[in-house]
Amino acid sequence: MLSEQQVDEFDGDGFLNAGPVLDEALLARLTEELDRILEKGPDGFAEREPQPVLFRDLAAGGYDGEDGGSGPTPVWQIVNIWEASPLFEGLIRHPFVVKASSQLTGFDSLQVWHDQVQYKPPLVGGATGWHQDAPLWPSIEPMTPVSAWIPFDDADESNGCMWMVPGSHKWGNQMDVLGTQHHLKTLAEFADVAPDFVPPPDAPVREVAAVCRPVRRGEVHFHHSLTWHGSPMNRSERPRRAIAIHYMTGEARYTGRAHCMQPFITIDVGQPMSGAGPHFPVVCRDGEPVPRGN
Ligand SMILES: O=C(O)CCC(=O)C(=O)O
Repeated sequence: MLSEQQVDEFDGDGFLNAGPVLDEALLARLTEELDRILEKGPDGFAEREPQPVLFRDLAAGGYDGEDGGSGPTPVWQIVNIWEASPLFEGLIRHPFVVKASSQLTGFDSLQVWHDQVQYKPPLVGGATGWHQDAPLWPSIEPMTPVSAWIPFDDADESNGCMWMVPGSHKWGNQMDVLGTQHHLKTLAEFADVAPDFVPPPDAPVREVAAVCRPVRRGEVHFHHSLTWHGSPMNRSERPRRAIAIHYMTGEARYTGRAHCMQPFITIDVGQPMSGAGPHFPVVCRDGEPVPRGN
């Protein structure tokens, strides 16, 4: 469980490092499994083999352009690794992570919208441009999800940890502004996000002051789906492997709009996502984590 102080910190900042959660034995198994899947690459899965929904180089397409091959500064993105790996299915259902997400959203029912590995290789790992999550997920409304971000390497300034803007989750959808900031890619550039932006007058935080969010292997970091965030290039000699698990609350409904998960939604527009099908597992019911197979 998170303390009241931690929940308040999340409410004020729009993010929280909940501290050490995963033990080394589990981390070692997860890291080995992740490396096995990274090694396979996007074309390494047999037709009927359990596989992720998407495996691509974000820096060669993704947020900025067309899906494509691999570019010179790759960010390998794997969406729904849990579908390729029972071990990762255990992670999206991790009792602490699920309970904390329930506390932070104030909802006692939660589903996985999708998960997302981002791997920035040593020396050449690319940037993940400044963005907010919820506007990139137009298939579901309202914009209330929360994400748990779990690194498999100590993530810090040097290998491309995330940066966030405190209080920005209360500034609404500002993707028009953030979409103009994708030129910020290096560590030296990254803090200089939207210097001319004026936050809404009624917002509790009224300055854009980006902060670096180091997270150690074993710790779990949470962010709100409207928090401004991104991560610069990895120019270090260390890898930066991490997974974000994006949870949607019991109020999520299907809008009919596009996203890579949209083809897997099996309900009509306007229906609650609780009936959206097996690609969107329920992980929390009545405030309690739901184990696999339930
Ligand atoms: O792993 C990263 O650097 C970015 C992840 C991200 O944008 C997210 O979790 O929403």
